[in-house]
Amino acid sequence: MFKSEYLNRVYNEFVTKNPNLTEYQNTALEILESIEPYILEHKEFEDKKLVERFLEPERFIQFKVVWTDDKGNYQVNRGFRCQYNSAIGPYKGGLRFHPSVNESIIKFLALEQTLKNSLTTLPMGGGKGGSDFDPKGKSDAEVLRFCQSFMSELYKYIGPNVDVPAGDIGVGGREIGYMFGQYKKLTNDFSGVLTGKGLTYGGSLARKEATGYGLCYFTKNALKALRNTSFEGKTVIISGSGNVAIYANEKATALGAKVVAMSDSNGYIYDKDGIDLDVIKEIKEVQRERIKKYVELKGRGEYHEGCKGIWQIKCDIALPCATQNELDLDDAKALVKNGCMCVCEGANMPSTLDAAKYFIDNKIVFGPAKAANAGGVATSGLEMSQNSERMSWTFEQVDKKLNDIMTNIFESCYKEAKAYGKSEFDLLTGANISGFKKVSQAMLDQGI
Ligand code: NDP
Ligand code: 2IT
Repeated sequence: MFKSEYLNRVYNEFVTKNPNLTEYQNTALEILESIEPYILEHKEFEDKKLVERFLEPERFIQFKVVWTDDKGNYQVNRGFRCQYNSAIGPYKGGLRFHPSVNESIIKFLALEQTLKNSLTTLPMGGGKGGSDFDPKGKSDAEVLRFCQSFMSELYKYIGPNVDVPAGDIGVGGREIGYMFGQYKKLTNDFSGVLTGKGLTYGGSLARKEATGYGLCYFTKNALKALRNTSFEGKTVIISGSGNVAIYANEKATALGAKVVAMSDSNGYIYDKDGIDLDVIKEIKEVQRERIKKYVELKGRGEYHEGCKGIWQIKCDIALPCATQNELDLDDAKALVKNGCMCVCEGANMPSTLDAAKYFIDNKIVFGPAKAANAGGVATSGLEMSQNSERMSWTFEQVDKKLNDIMTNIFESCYKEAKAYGKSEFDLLTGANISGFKKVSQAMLDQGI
C-alpha cells in the first residue's frame, strides 16, 4: 500500500487497534498516503515514532446523557468528546448531534480537525464531539433539556484554555445558547468556552456565515490559480441546506454564480432559474422544515425524492455541503462527464477517497474539506480572540480576516501540492502536508 515500510507497519497496527472504525481508518489512510513523500524525506520520524504518536488521540471521553421528553418519558443518549491533539493550542472543534454519531465518526472528525486547525495558522489544537441525539422533530423544550443534560457532563472536560467546542451538524445557535447557559450555571464563569455564540452574549459577527463564505473564498482562489476563471456566470449545485450550504449559496451568488440545486436528507430541489435563498432560509432557519416545501412556497422548481440524484445535474461547480461519503466514484464520474470543472468540499470528507482521487487525476479543481471548509473554525478562532480582549469587531473586519485566512490556506496548499503532489491540482496532498508540518514540529519540540 505504501512505499515506506514504516507507514505500512504503522497503518496495519492502526487498523488492528481500531477495528470496525471505518470512517476513522479511511481518514488515516488518506492522510498517510498523502504525507508519505514528506515522511520519506524525514527518516528520523521513524526513530521518534512520530506518526504513531500523531495517530493516537490524547483523550476520548464517552458519557451517558439522560433527559426526559415532553411526555415525561426517560430518554438515554450517548455523548462523546475526542480531544485529539493539543500540540499547537487548546482543543477546538464542533459538536455534532445526529443519530449516526459514534466513536468512528467522532475520531475521524477530530483527526481531520487537527490538520484543519493547523492550516488556519491560528493557535488551535484538534477535537470533536457530539451525540447520537436526533434534534429533528423535537420541541425547543426537549432540545433545551437534552443540551442541559449533555453539558452537565461535558463541562468537566472543557474550558476557554482547555477545549472550546462549537457547532456542526444538528448544532446551531439555539443549541450553543442552551449549552452555554448551562456551562455558566455550573461553573459560575462567563467565558468564551463555546464559539458560535449569539451576538448578545459574546458571539462574533460573520461566524454564522463563515464556513460557507470561506468555502467560496477558497474556491475563488483555486479557480483563479488553476483555471484562470471565477464564479462569474457559472452554474453551481450545492448539497445540503444547513448552515454551510446556505451561506455557500449566498456567497457564490454574490460572486456572480447561479445556484440551481440544493438538498436535505430526504431529497433535492432543482430550480433552473436559480434558487431563491430567502425561501430556503425561511424553510430551514425559521420553520425547521423539509426542503420539499420550496416548490410549494416559491411556486416553481422541481423536487426529487432521494439526495443522490443531485450529482447527475449538469453544472460547472459542485459544492458538497451535507455530510461524509455523500459523493462516491460513480457520482464523481457523472459530474465530470457532465462538464463539472470544480468540486470544493464544504462538508467534512463528503467525497469518498476514490472520488477525490478521480477528481485530482482528471485535473478537476478539487478543494479538500480540511482546507476548503476551514473558514468556520478560523472564525471561531477570531471569536476566541474577541472574547479574550473583551471587544467585538465589525462584520467587515471579521470577513476581511476570513478572506485573508482562506487565501493564505489556498496558497500554502498550492505550494505544497506543487512540491509534493501528483500535480498542482493535488491540493489534497498539499493540505495534508501543510497541516502536518506544523503539528509534527510542535509535537517534536514538546516531546509529546
Ligand atoms: P446542518 O445541521 O446545519 O446541516 C446539515 C445538512 O446536511 C442538512 O441539510 C442535512 O439534511 C444534511 N445532512 C446531514 N446528514 C445527512 C445525511 N446523513 N444524509 C444526507 N444529508 C444529510 O450542518 P452544517 O451545515 O453545519 O454541516 C454540514 C457539513 O459541514 C458537515 O459535514 C459538517 O461537519 C461540515 N462543517 C460544518 C462547519 C460549521 O461551522 N457548521 C464547519 C466546517 C465543516 P437534514 O436536515 O435532512 O438532516
Ligand atoms: O468541522 C468544523 O470545522 C466545524 N464544525 C467548526 C468547528 C469550530 O470549532 O468552529
